[in-house]
Amino acid sequence: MAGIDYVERIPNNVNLAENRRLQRALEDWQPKFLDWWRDMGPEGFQEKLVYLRTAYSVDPRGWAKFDYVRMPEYRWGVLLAPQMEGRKVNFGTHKGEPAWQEVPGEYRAMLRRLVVIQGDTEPASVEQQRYLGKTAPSLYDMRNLFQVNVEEGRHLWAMVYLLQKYFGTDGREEAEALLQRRSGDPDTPRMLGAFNEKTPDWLSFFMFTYFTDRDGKMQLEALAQSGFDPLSRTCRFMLTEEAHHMFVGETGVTRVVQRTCEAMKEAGITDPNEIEKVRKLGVIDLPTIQKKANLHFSLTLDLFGNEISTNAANAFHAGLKGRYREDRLKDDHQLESGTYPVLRLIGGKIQNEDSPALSALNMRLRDDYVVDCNAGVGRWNKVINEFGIPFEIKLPHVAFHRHIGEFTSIKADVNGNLLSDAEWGKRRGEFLPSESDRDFIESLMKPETEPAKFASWIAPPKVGIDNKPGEFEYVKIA
Ligand code: BYC
Repeated sequence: MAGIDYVERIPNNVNLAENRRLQRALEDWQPKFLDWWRDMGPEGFQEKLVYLRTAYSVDPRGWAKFDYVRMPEYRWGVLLAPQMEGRKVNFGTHKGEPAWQEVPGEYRAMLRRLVVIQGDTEPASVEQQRYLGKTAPSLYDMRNLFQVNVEEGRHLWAMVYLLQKYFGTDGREEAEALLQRRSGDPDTPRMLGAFNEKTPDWLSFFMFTYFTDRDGKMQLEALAQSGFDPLSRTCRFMLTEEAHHMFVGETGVTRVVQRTCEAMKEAGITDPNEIEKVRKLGVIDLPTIQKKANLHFSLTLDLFGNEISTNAANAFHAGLKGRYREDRLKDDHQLESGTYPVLRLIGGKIQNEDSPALSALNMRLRDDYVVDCNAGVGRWNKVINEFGIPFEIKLPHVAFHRHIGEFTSIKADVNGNLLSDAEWGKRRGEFLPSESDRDFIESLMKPETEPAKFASWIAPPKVGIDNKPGEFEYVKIA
């Protein structure tokens, strides 16, 4: 089961050859995917050899091998974690029944919607990151970008497999539509807000992979709990790949912070708010890094949906989408009577209100997400602290800069103090990157394509990918 068949046109560990109808449907979709990849994948690097990892097994102890690959020749495949003997539905009204191997008819529409939304985010992020290769701060970073991109492509395959195998004609139509929507297109946008935003520069890329890929982790963890076993198995393997994406984000921001602190120290600057002086050193000042974090964190919070959600309640009740690590929680796993504190806007004030636990599941997942985010932010601050610079990166209040849910109608500062529209208009640039911040960052985005060299604004990584030495040529540019 752990082995993957690479002889087939579509690598897989699901015995695709035994299901001719499905195989044909996927083989029909494959060239359309490749057309999409050539049109919307990394621009300018399709023919370059990139040192990429490809999964050869689904055993988390040793699953990937590294080699030079041209991206369009990457072996995108259908890979599911092994089936667990006797697995049960672990939550909701069907708790204790055997996990479903086929789609339960009554939940078909709900399940399809979850799979389509998950699937839509994957190509969206590739589209958002399409031009970044041209300004990569090193070959190491360029390779990481492309690794993330090909794996998001594989995650699209994962969802398309589910649609084609389990949802008949409408599944096939949804699979086509996943290749037709475009991030940021006014007529055919991607489904969720954050996936229509731009990823204009590398600091945004690192923030995106830190904050938004982490939403991916939380949502995949919740779907990995699903009573629909094929979805659970798919998401379990996707999580193995996802870990690297968040590593890219966390270490990326750490390296930016570190380079800024080093440059400040070398120049004898101790005040982090001496922005112009710091910028003259060719590094990104800490307050601007904070603003980027504010932007990407707040955009990502919107991906958790409304604080109070019947969709989320229904999906849990049906056994389709659980809580974060549901199987490790100790309660009745049905939540019919419990409550959960939800931060709401009550009488013009932001305060907690106990809400029915089932309706508050988006909130709960979002709270778990914030805890997870804070761990890495602590590691960024440790670097700043080691340089003795009086600055701390903080996550903004959850009411800050929101476009979905309870706080859409208000303006709040990063501490959750309510602001009038006029105050917000005046102070927006304190909290979020301004045009001049963006221009400054853009001015730093000069490509560095010599092995072992890094742009001025980012420190080298501590170790190479696959333990390669510093001078390793991760992408053969020549
Ligand atoms: N933008 O009842 P509600 C990843 C809609 S990231 C636009 O609160 P629900 C990745 C909502 O669809 C993880 N619309 O919704 C990361 C609903 O519309 P309908 C992706 C939004 O269902 C980086 C209406 O508002 N996976 O993998 O409880 C790189 C009412 O809302 C938004 C998933 O998200 C929004 N932000 O919660 C690559 C998992 N939020 O249906 C990949 C699957 C809400 O009434 N999705 N709406 O027309 C879900 O579980 C849920 O759909 C959501 C929304 C959590 C997204």
